[in-house]
Amino acid sequence: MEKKERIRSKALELGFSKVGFTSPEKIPEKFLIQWLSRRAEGTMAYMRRNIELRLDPRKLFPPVKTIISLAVNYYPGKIHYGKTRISRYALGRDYHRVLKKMMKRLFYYIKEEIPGVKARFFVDSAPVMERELARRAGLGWIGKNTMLITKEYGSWVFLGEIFISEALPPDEPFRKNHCGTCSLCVESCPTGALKPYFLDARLCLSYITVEHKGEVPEIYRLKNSGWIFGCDTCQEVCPWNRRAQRTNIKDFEPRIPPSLDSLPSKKEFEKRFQGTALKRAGYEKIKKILTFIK
Ligand code: B12
Repeated sequence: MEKKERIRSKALELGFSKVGFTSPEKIPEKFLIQWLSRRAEGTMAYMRRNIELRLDPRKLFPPVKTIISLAVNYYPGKIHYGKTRISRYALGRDYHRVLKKMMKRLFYYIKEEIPGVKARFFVDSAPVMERELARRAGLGWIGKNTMLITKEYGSWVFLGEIFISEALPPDEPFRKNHCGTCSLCVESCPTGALKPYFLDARLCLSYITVEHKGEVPEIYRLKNSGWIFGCDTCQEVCPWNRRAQRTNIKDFEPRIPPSLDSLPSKKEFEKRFQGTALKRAGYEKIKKILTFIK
């Protein structure tokens, strides 16, 4: 087996659901620039910083010759929601921690496989266009809901990347788009935040309930659909998610109830949500949002 295939099998053995290889060419700037020019990032000021690095992986990590794109299925199975809803990605252990742990293992394997290799790994927080890199590495296509959609797991996957200094042959990019004429995601978005392939974060419930800084925007009160942390509507309606398979990563099994109808004390919150994305967002955020739930 060649080096690349040995790395791929190791990644699958470690629990990654899909693995692809791509070269570190620049990312077409059109989408990001258009998104920023419409101020769609709202208060996520970090999206305006390091634009050059985001669009050019070589500027982020000059020795990079190959990018390994990794996807992990986190679908937790059928969820029965009460009055309020916490999105599926936040029900298990904080994915940043889980993916970092998995990627570290793969990273050690790669170091053994390629002595002297220089490598860095990223998940979510670095200036990396993770969805486009995943598409280029052949993992899936970018759907109208702006999600990276895989044929096997739908869009219920987290993404991460390992940048390495070794040149390995790239995989075939995913060129086909399987959304066709369907636009259920766009039609179902509770706040009208979605247009095909474009998301105005300022209106998106995921942004409002997790990322937004400052007072809760008016739209949340007007269009409240029960989502109090994240929003899964544009994924729930996607036909590619109908055949989703339950994750086999233990850390992604729900460790908190999917609904939270009253605010616990700060101490209780910290204890109950230890290690989850809710804890990462902080007590004050959830407190603010819950005041809008009647
Ligand atoms: C900022 C951010 C958000 C913002 C803005 C989301 C957005 N659509 O831009 C908010 C807070 C709203 C958000 C919400 C969510 N997020 Co988020 N988020 C990010 C982050 C940090 C950056 C995304 C970004 O660069 N946005 C700017 C736009 C321009 O880029 P884009 O996301 O790639 O989206 C564009 C493409 O789809 C583009 N497009 C279409 N065709 C093409 C072709 C090319 C060449 C390019 C470049 C782009 C492109 O159109 C979109 C423009 O609107 C990434 C992590 C990362 N570093 O990439 C996670 C990430 C995208 N988020 C993720 C998740 C899980 C979510 C939520 C599902 C969480 C939830 N349940 O609430 C929702 C989904 C909402 C949605 N429909 O996007 C995952 C997505 C995994 C996947 N399968 O796609 C990521 C990759 C994190 C991770 N490491 O797993 N997120």
